[in-house]
Amino acid sequence: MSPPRPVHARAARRLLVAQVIGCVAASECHAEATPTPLAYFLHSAGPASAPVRLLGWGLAALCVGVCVAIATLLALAFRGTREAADLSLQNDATPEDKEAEARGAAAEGRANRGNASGNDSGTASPTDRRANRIVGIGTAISTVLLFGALLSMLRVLAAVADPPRASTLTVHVTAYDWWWKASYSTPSGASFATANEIHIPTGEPVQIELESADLIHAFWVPALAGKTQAIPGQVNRQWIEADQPGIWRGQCTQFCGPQHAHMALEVVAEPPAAFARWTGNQARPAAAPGNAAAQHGAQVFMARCSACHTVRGTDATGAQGPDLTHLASRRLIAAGALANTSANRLDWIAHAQRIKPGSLMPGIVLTPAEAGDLGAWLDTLQ
Ligand code: HEC
Ligand SMILES: [Cu+2]
Repeated sequence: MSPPRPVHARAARRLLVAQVIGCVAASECHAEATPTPLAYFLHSAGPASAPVRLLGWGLAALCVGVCVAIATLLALAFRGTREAADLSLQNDATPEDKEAEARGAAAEGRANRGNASGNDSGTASPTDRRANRIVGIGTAISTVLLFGALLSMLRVLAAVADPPRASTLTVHVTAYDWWWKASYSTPSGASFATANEIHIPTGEPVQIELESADLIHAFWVPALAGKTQAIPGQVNRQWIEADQPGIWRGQCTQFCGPQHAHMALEVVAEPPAAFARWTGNQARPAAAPGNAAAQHGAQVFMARCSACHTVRGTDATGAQGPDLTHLASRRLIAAGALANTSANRLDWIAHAQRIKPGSLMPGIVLTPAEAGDLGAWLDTLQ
């Protein structure tokens, strides 16, 4: 239909292959967020996802094996039919032969009575008998394989249902159109919220309590655990755990509107000491503006942004958008749509509707002076 399409498809395929190969060869995927959508088939980063990955490979191998077996049997069957046809053309059976065959078939019919095969076995020829036996053996093999698959699925379900030991940390995650709020109450008593970036300590099972503020979303960080739906008015739980430090990308996997694809998040796993430093910093309120420009920027923020955004330590307590108290400490903004640089922050503020059309943040028109000062203040929200 449209000529450029195969080219796109080929380019996309080449890119995917290159990414997968690069990922496998350089095992440096964990320095950056996992880049390929299929990377979870190659890497699992913790005990809540490893059994799922092994099950995935096992079922894939089983499916490939079944396809190969069926193709082989079909090929043999076609050859057999052709040979039988050739034979019956050459060989006209004598009446005695036919009589013997009928006697054999009748005996077979008696033996088979009560058999669930449903075949008209009263007239079964030796060929039919052979076919029945093959079907029986095939059914038995399939039953054993499917039962094995069922057992391993139940085992994986049981293994990932609960963490091996009780979680010491719970992160309350609320899904919004089209971003994620992560609220922490740490054992040390700190409590704060951040957006689209969930930090966890390595080697610790972390409980995720999932809720939705609007409609049904689904939380999925493939390298760390399976998917769980976020449903309004209901708290769903799952757990994640990372074996080593790293950054893993997650994605909303329940279609939730036009910006569903731009509803990503990252899980940053760090050693317990670094995690404690991070929570210590996040729990602090925003620092007071240090100079005149930042001070003016904070005023612009109170006038234009505070209805929707909270910055702890200021009068801004809006709850419609992400908490921006430590905005500049995050890697990405707008649920993964942009890298978090000073320039991108200003671009987002002016052109939110171009970057994420339909997003619940309007593009905001500022004079160059206002934008510059607001940017200077946002830079201080480390
Ligand atoms: C009508 C409510 C509303 C107003 C007003 C508003 N925002 Fe937002 N803002 C949002 C929402 C909702 C999001 C999340 C959008 C998304 O990711 O889909 C957001 C996202 C952001 C983000 C990205 C945060 C992150 O971590 O992803 C920044 C930065 C931001 N807003 C800054 C501002 C600034 C600065 C102003 C004022 C000039 C402002 N916003 C005004 C609702 C608002
Ligand atoms: Cu969603």
